Amino acid sequence: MAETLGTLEELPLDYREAMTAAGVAPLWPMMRNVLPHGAPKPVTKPGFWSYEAVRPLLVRAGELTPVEKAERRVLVLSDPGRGAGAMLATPSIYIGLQLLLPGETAPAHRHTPSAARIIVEGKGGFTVVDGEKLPMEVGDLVLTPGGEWHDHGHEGTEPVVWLDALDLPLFVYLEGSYAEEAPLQAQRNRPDASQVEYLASGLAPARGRGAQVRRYPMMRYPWVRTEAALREMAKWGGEDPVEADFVNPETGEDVLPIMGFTAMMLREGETLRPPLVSSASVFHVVKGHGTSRINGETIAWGPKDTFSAPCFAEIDHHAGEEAFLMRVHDRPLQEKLRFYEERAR
Ligand code: 1HN
Repeated sequence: MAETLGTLEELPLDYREAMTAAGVAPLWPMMRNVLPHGAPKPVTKPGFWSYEAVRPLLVRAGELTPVEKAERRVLVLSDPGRGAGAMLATPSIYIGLQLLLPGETAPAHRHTPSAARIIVEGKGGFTVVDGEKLPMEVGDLVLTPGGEWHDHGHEGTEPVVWLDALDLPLFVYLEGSYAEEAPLQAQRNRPDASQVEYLASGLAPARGRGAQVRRYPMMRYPWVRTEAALREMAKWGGEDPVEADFVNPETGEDVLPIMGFTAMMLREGETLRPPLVSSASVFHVVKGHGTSRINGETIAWGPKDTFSAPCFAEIDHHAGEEAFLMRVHDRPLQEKLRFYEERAR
């Protein structure tokens, strides 16, 4: 294996010009950029988005831009490694904070990327997916999978804010991103599937053979159940990290094809040193205060804050008080592509 590879500058000028004219370029000067040794060299940097800092900007967006002029009133969380205006937080994950004011609606559309919401603030917001009305309560995970019609509404009296996570960057890169629009959907007159078919973990409706199961049978994961499950695991789980993956209740698979969602509980005073993993992560704080050291950078976080870590980052979480985080990652994608990896520290 060569220690150093030839550079572009070593090549005669006339040769370089002839290559450019022929529409070709030498691989060797670029080889280490596209194929570094031993581990990826992420462009992505750890990010931190304080809710206290972003919230007033969102409220101002509500005053400056009517929802009709925005379609979706969102401030995008840009990866610091790519700079202001970057439409992604990690290579495969787009994150935004969306504001909906009382009485407002966001029109129905469907698109190739999948989205999920984590509710940050406010009561009375809802999303309708394929005619199913999904209430949005703080901490809930609400899915709007690719190809499914979705619109948002707000029946409450205070602003509603939620965090959007989409696998958009990949679709943009693949030139596969587009949307279709439609009027607001008629809503089925019944609660969402989490309150009817999937009220209890381990129970699914009995069906005749050949009956159709929806591809995304449950699209709302209520926070009250997530927190209760984590607390019970913490009580009985000894020293193990308290984490739960969100899964499709019919198949046990990840809830979406590309993005994965993991709920975490940190006990008061607990320090977590997870293994290095090949997927980047975005963390959203549902409750509690703590600090995380990410590649040597210390982030102090509190409720409703969001932060991110690149692939293979060295991460230490410390909770000064009991805390609950939601982690968004792309392990489902990396497993499908068969390169997901964990390395012990
Ligand atoms: C989208 O459809 C929503 O439906 C939010 O609320 C953010 C960002 C990019 C592309 C589509 C939504 C989005 C989005």
